[in-house]
Amino acid sequence: MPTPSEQLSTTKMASCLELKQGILYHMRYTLALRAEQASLRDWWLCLSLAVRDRIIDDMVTTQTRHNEDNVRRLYYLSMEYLMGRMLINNVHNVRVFEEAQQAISELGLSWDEVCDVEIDMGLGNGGLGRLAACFLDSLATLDLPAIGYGIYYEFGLFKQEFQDGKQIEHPDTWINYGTPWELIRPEYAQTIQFYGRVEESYDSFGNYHPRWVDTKNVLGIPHDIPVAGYDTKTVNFLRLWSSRSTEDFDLDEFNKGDYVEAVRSKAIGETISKVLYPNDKNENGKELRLVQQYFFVACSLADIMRRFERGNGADWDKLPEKAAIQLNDTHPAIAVVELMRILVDDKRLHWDHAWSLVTRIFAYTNHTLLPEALETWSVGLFKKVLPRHLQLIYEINYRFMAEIEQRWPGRDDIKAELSIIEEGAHKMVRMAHLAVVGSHKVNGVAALHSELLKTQLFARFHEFYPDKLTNKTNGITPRRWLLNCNLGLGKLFAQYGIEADWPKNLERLRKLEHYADDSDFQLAFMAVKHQNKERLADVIKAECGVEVDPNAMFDVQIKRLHEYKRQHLSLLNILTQYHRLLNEPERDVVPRVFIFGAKAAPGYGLAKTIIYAINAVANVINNDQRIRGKLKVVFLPNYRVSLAAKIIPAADLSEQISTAGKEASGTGNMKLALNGALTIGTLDGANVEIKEEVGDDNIFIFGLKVEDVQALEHQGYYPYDYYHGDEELKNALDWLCSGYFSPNDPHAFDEIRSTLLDHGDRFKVLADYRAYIDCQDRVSDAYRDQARWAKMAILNTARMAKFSSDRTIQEYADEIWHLPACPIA
Ligand code: GL9
Repeated sequence: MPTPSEQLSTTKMASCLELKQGILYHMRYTLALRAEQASLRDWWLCLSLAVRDRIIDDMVTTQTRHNEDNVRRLYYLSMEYLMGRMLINNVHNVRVFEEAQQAISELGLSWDEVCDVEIDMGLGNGGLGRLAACFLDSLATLDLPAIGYGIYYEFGLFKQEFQDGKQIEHPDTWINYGTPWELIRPEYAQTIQFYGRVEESYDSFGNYHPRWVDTKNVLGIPHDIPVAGYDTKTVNFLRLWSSRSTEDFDLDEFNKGDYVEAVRSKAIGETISKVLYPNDKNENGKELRLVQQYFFVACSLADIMRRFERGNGADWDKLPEKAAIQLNDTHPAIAVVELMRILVDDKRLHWDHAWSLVTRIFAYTNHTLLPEALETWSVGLFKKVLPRHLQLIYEINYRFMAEIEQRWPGRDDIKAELSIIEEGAHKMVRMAHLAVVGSHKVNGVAALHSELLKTQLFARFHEFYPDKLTNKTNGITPRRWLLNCNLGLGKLFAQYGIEADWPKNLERLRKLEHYADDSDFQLAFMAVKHQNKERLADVIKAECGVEVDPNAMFDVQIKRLHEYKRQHLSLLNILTQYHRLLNEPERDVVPRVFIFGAKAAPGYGLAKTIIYAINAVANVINNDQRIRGKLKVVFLPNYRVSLAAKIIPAADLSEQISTAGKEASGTGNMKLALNGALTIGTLDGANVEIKEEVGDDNIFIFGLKVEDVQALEHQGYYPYDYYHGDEELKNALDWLCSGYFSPNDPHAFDEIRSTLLDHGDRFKVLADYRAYIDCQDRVSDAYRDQARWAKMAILNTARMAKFSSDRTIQEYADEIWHLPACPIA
């Protein structure tokens, strides 16, 4: 028996030794601890620091090169980044995974336990924030010079706990003990203005030069998170801004002798970056949210301008050559106005000159069609927080309206439709209109979604700017979503001769198609799946106290809790299957474990009720001896990136059942399919393209299409017709609200029923119910034939190349950013 270290090559052994020395060095000189005193967290910290040391060398090289060559850069502006755990990803990206594992084992520790210490960096809500994180990984992997900008939230997305089945939120204190993955850069701090007033003033030539005065100022401090590409020397970084009070914040009070009050009021400056708003599709109009948006945008633009001026002086015409800025949704759309303010007010450019630069720099990604998610801000609030920016918006809009008048003379209706300012009792600033007008490209995130942008949400803009709207189908990084999280599958690829560079060339997996019918390969593939299911079963036991059988089908729905995603449709299926089983206990069914993971926005009552209902039904089903474990339901608490990484490799079935036209893309659908889960889904978002890639035989599609949903709305939709017309549906809904599942709280779920029956069932749950149930029967039939299932699963894994975020980013780089790669020697 060779010892594990003998299995490593000599170079890897040297690298392992070096890592171990690094860990012990940091134990002594960073933590001032003896190994005997160290906790698991201390070991995690020291390993992270040892890995970080390697990354930093390449980061210095990369940044020096980018600066010296004065390269064109992409700046990604996003209010959210869901990075998850950094250690596991970095260890893989810098290719020291085996060495690190070995070092940890030689120190007498368990690799999984050490990794599990890390608190996720959860500075985002869901798909939009995770997309930003995948994009950063691909940008670095493709050697593209890029910097991500965002907010250093002290509290990321809340921690979720269930008490008696109900969601309870706790603050996410991820930063309590600091993180080894940040480099604080006080030397690049920025001072940002808010509030105050605009002073009219003219220079000696009579030119208008307004001055923004009497402002409140705060400091932005950069926290840089290195982003190492996979198997390359490029290390970009994510620059997150935390807010600090400026020293002069309350000098008045200080001088009046009220020292304590002066210090206390400094706290206001620090609240800006305190907490991430936990809404997935936004609503509010909260002043602090606008302040957050401007804060990080202003810090980032000042930083971009500083870097530009260092390399190019005041040669402003070069600005669009050196900088491309991508707006991740409308959250940073104020950047368009801020750059105008800088160029016109500070740098004294003529308006038209400034505008021609600005509109060549920005591009905007839309992530949703849901009207409640389209951001608007009241003009009154804008005037209070950003008085100069409101003036600039009026000027931008005035000129835009003049263009509209040229194109459609006298059409005030079209002006009202397109105006950046929504007129009415409460005048509002429409951020999406600002983003469209200020950008040279606007993209949707899946083919269907982008089509709907052209024909619906932005139809009139599309008429006016026929070349502006485009599609960039989302993607996911195969590093985190296969290499890191599914070691077993990676090993199997190697055994079957898949080239080792598959993590950055996902097309390599197509070779697996040759083995789709090979029964040895099928068995091996399903054996990996089974191992992953066993591991997940342990997690489920630990988290939910429920025993599940890894031989059962693992049916997974993991995503934010939202009505349009229709977790309650799945619940109706569960109730239906349970009902069938009770009526016919000997029925030969495919055993299933329904696995949910989802956070509900704290203010979204119905979403919380749906969680409560699933937990209540789960509790009854899991304890019903009559069905002999054929059905289990578990809701894993605190769904997050690191939990997703444990669920996804273990999934058999991927639930992607949104109402057609409502899910812009989805990205969990891609992660699950890549790991060999079959999709049951509607023709929505990227499901459409997944179907195209895997083939109709390897996916389960059901339900209304976008046109059907529209036709139904047009002709009049009557949910009671479906309810009365389908006995199983009626049974399921009635049963849910009978009090059977919540004897102490019999009306707990009434709102679910009333939303569906009495309030119009906006998301057509009842209309899709029968098609869904029948499709689930087809799924069960397919699962009975394990060879057929294995083939389908293999073909899913083999055909996911399109959904690598490397493909997505290369398209952005070629078609929107015109951004050349800069390989680091
Ligand atoms: C979202 C869409 O709803 C998803 O369909 C899409 O895949 C992602 C990324 O493009 O963007 N838009 C959006 O506001 N969220 C999305 O997930 N919400 C959250 O991130 C919570």
